Amino acid sequence: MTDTRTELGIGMVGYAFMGAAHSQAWRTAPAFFDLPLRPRLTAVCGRNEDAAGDVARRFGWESVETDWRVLLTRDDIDVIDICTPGNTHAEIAIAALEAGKHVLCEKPLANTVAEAEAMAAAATEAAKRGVRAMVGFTYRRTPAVAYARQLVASGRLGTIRHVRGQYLQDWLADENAPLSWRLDKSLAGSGALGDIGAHIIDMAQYVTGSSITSVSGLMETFVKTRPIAGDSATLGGTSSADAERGPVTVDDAAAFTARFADGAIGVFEATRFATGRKNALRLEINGTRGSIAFDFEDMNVLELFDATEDPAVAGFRRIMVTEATHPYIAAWWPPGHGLGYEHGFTHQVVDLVTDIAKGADPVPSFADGLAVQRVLAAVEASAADGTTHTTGADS
Ligand code: SOE
Repeated sequence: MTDTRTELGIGMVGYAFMGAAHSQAWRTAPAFFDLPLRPRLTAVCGRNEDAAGDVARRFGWESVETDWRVLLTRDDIDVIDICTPGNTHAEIAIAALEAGKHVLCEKPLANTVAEAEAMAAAATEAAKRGVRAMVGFTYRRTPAVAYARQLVASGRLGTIRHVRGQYLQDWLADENAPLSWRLDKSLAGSGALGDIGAHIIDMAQYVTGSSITSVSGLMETFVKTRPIAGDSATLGGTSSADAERGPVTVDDAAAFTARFADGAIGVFEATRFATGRKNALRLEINGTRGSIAFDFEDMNVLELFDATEDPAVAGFRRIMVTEATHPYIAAWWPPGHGLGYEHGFTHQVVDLVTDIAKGADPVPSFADGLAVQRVLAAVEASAADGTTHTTGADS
């Protein structure tokens, strides 16, 4: 049968780790979800034509460009999907929005608050012309996380008192793990703080529905130089201890306390040195009526404690968030047949395409990305001068 849906041409900039995650999402989303528009993998763009061409062949991108500006001139491209390091986000996103292209931009939104402000302003202007922008905090779209938000919003946890966020990885624990763009401040903006701390900030604000108003932080770079071994999409690895070394210009780890607008207090930690923890993105929230706990290393499970139950039998219970009634699950597998890392990216595509078709502004918006950027900047400023910094969010 002929597919009569209008096509949505996608032009993706960048093709490495995130490029692969996004490519599979554009391919998979229309196969499992009934999308209102039909995404077409029109062009992938990268400065290395061979590498971009290889990704095009593997994922089925129809053409390859080596200059992202060309994507903006093509009439067969409707969406610019930005999967490049943070230092390029503002220029590409603003130009794309001005050219009338919808934009999906990887997180963190930018490397500085000034860039993020310009991007949010461009998105506001673009929205007036029906052009949409979304920032890629994909973990929001893990079914257990989306369900946690529903539970909090329904009042199931009562008044929120504590928010505990951790993002623990260990791919830099080896002091001979090589330098990569993620360790270069001019490209990445910051280290563990912006790369993975940004996720827990977004997730905490999303699940609680409350903004972080002030922070007090510290940051550390444990290993100051690393082997120069050529960049790669892979995290970690090891190099010879004799290799020439270059400076690490970002934080290896960051920790901060926070106040939320609704009166809750938070404790956050982001590190690439938590040996044994591979992708432990954790969130625990304690309220007057109960608690929830999530760990991405067990991503199909949400723990729930109901403080209104008889204490004799009350206890944390493991909810398998794999029922058709849970967010996103109905499109996938039977109960208990869990999802993985890549599904958040697929859900992101589903939500973006749905909003574009409806003419609605998607979330997380560039304004949401800016709010996260302000928290990141406040943590950095606090770590530098040892005082508490406000984020500008309403208290
Ligand atoms: C590296 O720490 C990284 O790939 C992040 O950049 C991603 O946002 C996260 O999903 C996994 O870890």
